Amino acid sequence: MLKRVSLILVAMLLSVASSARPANADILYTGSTIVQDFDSLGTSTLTNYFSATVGMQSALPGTTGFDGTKLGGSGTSGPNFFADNGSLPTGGMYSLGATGSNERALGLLASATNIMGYGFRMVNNSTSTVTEFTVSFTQENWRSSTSVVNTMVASYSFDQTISAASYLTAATGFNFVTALDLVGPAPVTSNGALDGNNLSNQVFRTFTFTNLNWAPGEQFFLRWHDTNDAGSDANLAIDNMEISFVKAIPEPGTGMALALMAVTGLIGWRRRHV
Ligand SMILES: [Ca+2]
Ligand SMILES: [Ca+2]
Ligand SMILES: [Ca+2]
Repeated sequence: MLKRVSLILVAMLLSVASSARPANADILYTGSTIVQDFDSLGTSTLTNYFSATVGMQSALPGTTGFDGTKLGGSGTSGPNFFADNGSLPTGGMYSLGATGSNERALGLLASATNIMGYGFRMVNNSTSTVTEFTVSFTQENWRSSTSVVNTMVASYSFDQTISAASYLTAATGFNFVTALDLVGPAPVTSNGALDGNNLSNQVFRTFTFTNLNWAPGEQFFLRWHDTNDAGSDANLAIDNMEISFVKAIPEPGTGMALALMAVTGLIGWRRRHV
């Protein structure tokens, strides 16, 4: 009886320990195109949403699969998840959109205090091997920079040993994919908010991963890292991400082989009987 009680206690403690950090939900590929419009990120700032500890990941609100973390900076309190329209100059991660509007995009602005990164883990939850997929999104510029063009660097991994709990800061196993970098507008003397929903402040980005052998159950990671640049930094965002897939053509199965034999046999019979 005592043994059973202690087992129950251990199970309860384990469940408490595992629920301490927001769960890392994955984007699941089940055979269809995946879309993310970020319109559920919210319109209110979430104070100290992220951990002050570099590399401690938090699931982003209102998204499936997206996580964020602090990459660096001198700040000792947990960074906010800001809701803003590009007016704020503060380093952190942002739900960007017109004030009060539910049409949002996911942005980053780095400072000496907080440098952030975000990304997602995607798992092939289908029964097919994927040979090719395309990641596309709209880059939205919500705030300009003063000294240099700001870039948010994209990197990806098909490494099956990368941990879902620490992929945003993994030092090895990732490759750069410059086509998916967010490259900001030319610097201006006095920077400020931009309307990221205006076409003049948008860039379409797309990249196709080819010659893949992405099998059922395998993982894929894509992440963006911000940098604290000289001068005042830009706030650049992703909106309307889409991932579309090409599946492997299956080997002719037994049914197909039998059908081919039947057709061949029929042609042979016709030849012999015409
Ligand atoms: Ca949106
Ligand atoms: Ca938008
Ligand atoms: Ca920057």
